[in-house]
Amino acid sequence: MLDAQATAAPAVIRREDYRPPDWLVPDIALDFRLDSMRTRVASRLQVVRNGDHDRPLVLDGDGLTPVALRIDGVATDWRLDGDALVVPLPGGAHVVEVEVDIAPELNTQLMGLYASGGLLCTQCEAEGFRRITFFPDRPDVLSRYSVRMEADKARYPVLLANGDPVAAGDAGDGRHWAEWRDPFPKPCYLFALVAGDLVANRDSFTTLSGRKVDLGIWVRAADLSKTDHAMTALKLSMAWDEAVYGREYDLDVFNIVAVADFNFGAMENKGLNIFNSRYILADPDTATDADYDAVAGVVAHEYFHNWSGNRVTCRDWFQLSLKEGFTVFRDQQFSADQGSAAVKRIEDVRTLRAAQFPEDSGPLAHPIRPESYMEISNFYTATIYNKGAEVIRMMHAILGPERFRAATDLYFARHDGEAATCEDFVVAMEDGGGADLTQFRRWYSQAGTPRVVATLDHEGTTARLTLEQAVPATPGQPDKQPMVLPLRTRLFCGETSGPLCDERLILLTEPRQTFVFDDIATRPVLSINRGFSAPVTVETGRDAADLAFLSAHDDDPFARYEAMQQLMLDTLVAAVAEGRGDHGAVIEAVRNTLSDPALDKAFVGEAVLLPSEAFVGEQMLVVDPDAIHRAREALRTDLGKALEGEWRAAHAGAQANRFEYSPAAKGARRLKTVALGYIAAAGAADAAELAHAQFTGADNMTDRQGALTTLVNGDSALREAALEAFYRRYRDNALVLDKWFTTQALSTRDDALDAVLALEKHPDFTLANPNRVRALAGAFTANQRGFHAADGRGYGFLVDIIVALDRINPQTAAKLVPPLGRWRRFDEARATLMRAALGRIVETPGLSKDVFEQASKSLG
Ligand code: 0A1
Ligand code: ZN
Repeated sequence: MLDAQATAAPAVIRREDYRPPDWLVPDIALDFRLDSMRTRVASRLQVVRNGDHDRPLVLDGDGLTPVALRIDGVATDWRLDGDALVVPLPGGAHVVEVEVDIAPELNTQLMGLYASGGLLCTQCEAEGFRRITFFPDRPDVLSRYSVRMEADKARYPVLLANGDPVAAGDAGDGRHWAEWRDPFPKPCYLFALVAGDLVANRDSFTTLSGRKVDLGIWVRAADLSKTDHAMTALKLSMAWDEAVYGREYDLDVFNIVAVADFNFGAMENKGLNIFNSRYILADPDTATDADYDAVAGVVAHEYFHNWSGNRVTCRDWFQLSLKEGFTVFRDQQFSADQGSAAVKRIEDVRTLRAAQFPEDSGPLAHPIRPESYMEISNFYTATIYNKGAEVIRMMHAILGPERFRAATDLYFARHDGEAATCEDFVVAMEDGGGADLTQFRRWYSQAGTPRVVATLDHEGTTARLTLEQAVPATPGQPDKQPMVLPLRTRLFCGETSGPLCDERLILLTEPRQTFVFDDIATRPVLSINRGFSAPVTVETGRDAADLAFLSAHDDDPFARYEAMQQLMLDTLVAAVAEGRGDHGAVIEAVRNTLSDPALDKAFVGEAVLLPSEAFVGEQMLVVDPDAIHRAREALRTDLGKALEGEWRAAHAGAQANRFEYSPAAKGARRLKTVALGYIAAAGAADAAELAHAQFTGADNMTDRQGALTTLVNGDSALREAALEAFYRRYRDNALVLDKWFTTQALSTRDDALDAVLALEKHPDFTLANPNRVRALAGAFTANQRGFHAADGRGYGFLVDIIVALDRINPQTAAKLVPPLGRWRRFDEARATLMRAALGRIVETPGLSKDVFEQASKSLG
């Protein structure tokens, strides 16, 4: 069976096979007669032979059949080769016209032109345009687009496309039309249109050079009141990109549309960003502070793509991190500038560790510039995005902000209007920033998270720091070369709590190197990888006393957080190994942090949180989900009990606040719910009442959901009442209902798996909406103990969902596969069950290449 599948396995696309396009398409005119069941798409392509060859024009298609084909105005027979339209052409330049019919309503993959909640919208990245019309669907074919849309006026009163609107009118018969033109040549993955009954939150922004840009955020009328935060974020982003990168917006209009059904977060189509509504809509009653932050971060991300992605795009999909890594770095910088930079860095590193580190150590590990793929949609990964951002951050650290800015200026100037490569970016960093990045380039080619072992010796007045690095083997890459690791480092005096030297940026380039610190008179304590300056793991062998010391005195907030995390991790790992842990050092360190008046509450809220069960599992050779859960709950209980007074004070201190969206208010809310969780962990008799009071009295979703989580994790009689009340209040709000599903999927109770199996049958659960699938199935895979239940029912649940979803939406189905690929990290019995689950997926007849690639690679 496996062999039969293997011979039918989808083709592998390789980076080394890149060839420039045979034909260019400088101009394209598209004419859409829109209808949800049958849309006629007429395209007119000006094509130009690229180079001296006699190859035909090959136009990609996916499930399309031409209705008509004309070459230079003459109707012509057509030939399909697989899905592609092959057009032999005699000369150097021709006009090719193709007509096709497509059915947006039947498009459940949500790629190409599809229907979502009564509106029609597009998603073309990476290869969705070929589901709309025949075209050379590759990012290095750049065209000027003009788009005409005609549609029923009542159903689709608003017609939007890329660029600027040029004309509109009545078409008779209850229909109307609009024309848009985008003067900037772009690859087809940036094409977009939207037709629907939408209203706009309108505003404007005046650019650096004094041009007025009309801004619109388009949503269903009922959602209009939830768009102000996104609009504020958009204007802040536009100003920030001018101030920090010198990048100005370039069209007269910038539109954003929110849609309910979307495979990813959002899409940076030129001048017409299309968003998953969860990253646009926010008001205090329905969105948490984390949602507000995510809205601002994604709005910024998509806006920043206008330069890093659109004006300078990617030559081919192997270069995806060129736009994604750089743009994530830019949105991280932006968010850090809006509030607490320290907390933002902690959150970003937490995301990296939760999503990217496991990827880098598993069967799907790939470098930020992969060498091959079967299905490009599978490569929108935490490695490309988040590790990609860390690689840019390291160049920023090595060059320093001024030289980095000079280098990005050079990059944008040199490649504006081009489809560039990661290599082009690094060369611009070298030329504009004045650095030799020869060895640094290994970050683009080597997968795996480097491991650093640090040993600090002290003798007389000299401290010697010896650093050894190794990059673990990953699939296809057994032997690794040493990397360039920028490690911000400082030494502290354990006795006086002062620093012993200035911070140094150490560049570790060899497998083993010793760095000398002079004039160190007392025993030093090592603070290394401050600010998480390199995306690596560092083993320092620091004992509990030194970690506790740093958690209280390090002047780098990230290092302070990190010391506490390490102390907690060491404690939990020892407890898992020995069955019972010594919690004293963690309790004292948390007490110190809670009582430090100089710390802001948001930071405290993060610092006192225990590492997740999954992250504890990452530290172990063989993950024992039950033992990890017991150890972590025991530490939570002890922390709760030992510091109950402190938790109560922290909780009560933030109780009376009225909702306000400010860094201070957010911090207070964060700490309040963290404290509530610890009060419940302590087993306090009134914990459920406290939680219920917070739940019913909340004037915002952060407090309400925080309280619901505490109740859901417990077993008080108020639990069901709260779940029921939450459901009744929000049953018509899909985004909030997603939270209701997720809160239960993440429950720490013994019955989480049973609850999830019941929720799968809930009338509000549907495979048709990707957010809902992620809210239940995606979230549940993060519930280590529930998902990895010893009897394998968690795996069975996931496989059923993947197989069923694959028939309608392969992209979203494929994203659910990777948790099963961690089988090597589990005991024999679980590993066998996980492999069997993957086997069941791979053997499913008619599997998409998206899911086949993920599942077959995960079997390893
Ligand atoms: N470029 C987008 C991500 C994205 C990729 C693929 C999609 O297809 C369904 C959608 C969005 C970003 O980085 O935001
Ligand atoms: Zn992006």
